[in-house]
Amino acid sequence: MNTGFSFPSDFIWGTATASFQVEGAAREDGRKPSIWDTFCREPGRVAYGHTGDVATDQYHRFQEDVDLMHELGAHSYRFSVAWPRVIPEGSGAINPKGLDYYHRLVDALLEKGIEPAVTLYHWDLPQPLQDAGGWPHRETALHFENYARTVFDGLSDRVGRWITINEPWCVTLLSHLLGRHAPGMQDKSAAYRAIHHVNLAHGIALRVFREGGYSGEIGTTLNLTTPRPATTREEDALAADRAADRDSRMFLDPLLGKGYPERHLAAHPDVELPVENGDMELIAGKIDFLGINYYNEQVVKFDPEAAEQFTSVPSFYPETAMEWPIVPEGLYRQLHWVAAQTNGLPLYVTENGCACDDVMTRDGSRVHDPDRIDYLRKHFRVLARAIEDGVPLKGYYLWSLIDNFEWSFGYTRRFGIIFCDYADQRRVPKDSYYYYREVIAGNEPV
Ligand code: IFM
Repeated sequence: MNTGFSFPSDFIWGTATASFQVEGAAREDGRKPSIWDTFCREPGRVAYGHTGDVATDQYHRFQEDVDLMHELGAHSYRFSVAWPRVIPEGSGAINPKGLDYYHRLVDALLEKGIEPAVTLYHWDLPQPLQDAGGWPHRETALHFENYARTVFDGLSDRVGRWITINEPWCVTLLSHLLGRHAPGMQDKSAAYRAIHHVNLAHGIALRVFREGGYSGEIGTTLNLTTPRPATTREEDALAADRAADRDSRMFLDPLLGKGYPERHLAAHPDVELPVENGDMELIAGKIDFLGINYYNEQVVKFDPEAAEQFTSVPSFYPETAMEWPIVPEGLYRQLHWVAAQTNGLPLYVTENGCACDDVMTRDGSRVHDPDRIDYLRKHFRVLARAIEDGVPLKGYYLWSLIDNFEWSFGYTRRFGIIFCDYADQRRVPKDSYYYYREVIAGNEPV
């Protein structure tokens, strides 16, 4: 069905991946272990003990993936640089061979007219920095400075869009409080120290970028939680608002110069944020855009017993293979929630997509994934509505280009629009790849 809507002619359609999830080549050309290499080897952390050792082998097969992106008509590819490839010990010596890989990838993309959009940090912290204390430790944020400068120096002549940190919520709370991601800690104090240091690392990279006079735009990517109230009752609306304090405002407010949310900190007097003079100014440095990663929406209701008086309730929507409810309207609400606070700041959806239980046809030539197409179509329609409303949305990066290592789920969840046959690394475009190709070609939500 044609909706009669066209996206702006300069709207960016892209796909996204991250280093640890696709590269493989874990011990090649001087790369050293990251916290995820370690975590994968700890019993019970990752499904079936899967590792990132080979992943989708993009390190060796990037040309094939670039060709597939070209055939897709993608305008941009969002990928991340692996810190342990470029500065294997986290600090100290640069590994030119590691950086060379990204030179080759960037050149291959540009050759096909695809803009690189580079994330500096998508979770693969060099293990030596973890051994020295990791994100709860201020030094880690300080080491990010040299790493960021090295990558900017190496690639900024050809990269026009930079993202400092992917999903600080996952880097901090999921990894240091809930223990589900590397380094697998469950320590509240460490988690909040990590929050401040990850925010600080963003601010430091921003300063390096501005002071270095590099060209291009720079921003960051948040996975916000903007819960929907279970009912129209005022107490549920307040509960939903409070539920955004920790998971959204602890990351968004400092970027916007509002500091950390007092209401949340007042409810957690045991928490101390290791803020030093000048930190908040750095964190609030001007960004050129904000990236939003959206997958689902939570529903909450008032709960007088809970510390912050809210509790999550089921949402009763169909779910993806991640058991995440499919709520496109939640993306619409979230874009408006952000736009209302960011005063015309350009926004990108830097990730959106879904995991499905995909299988190849018997002859191995196709993968039919109607559920993913349905998911995407519904999300494209809300993007269109948000733009019509005036939300300054500039682009969309589909997660993911290709099936990959889905963190603690290993290879058991498939997010790609290209199927990866892990037995032989064969790439098979799924039906959703061909659907996305039509959307890009027509620049409309078909
Ligand atoms: O695979 C992840 C990605 O690394 C970060 N955002 C969410 C995706 C799906 O879980």
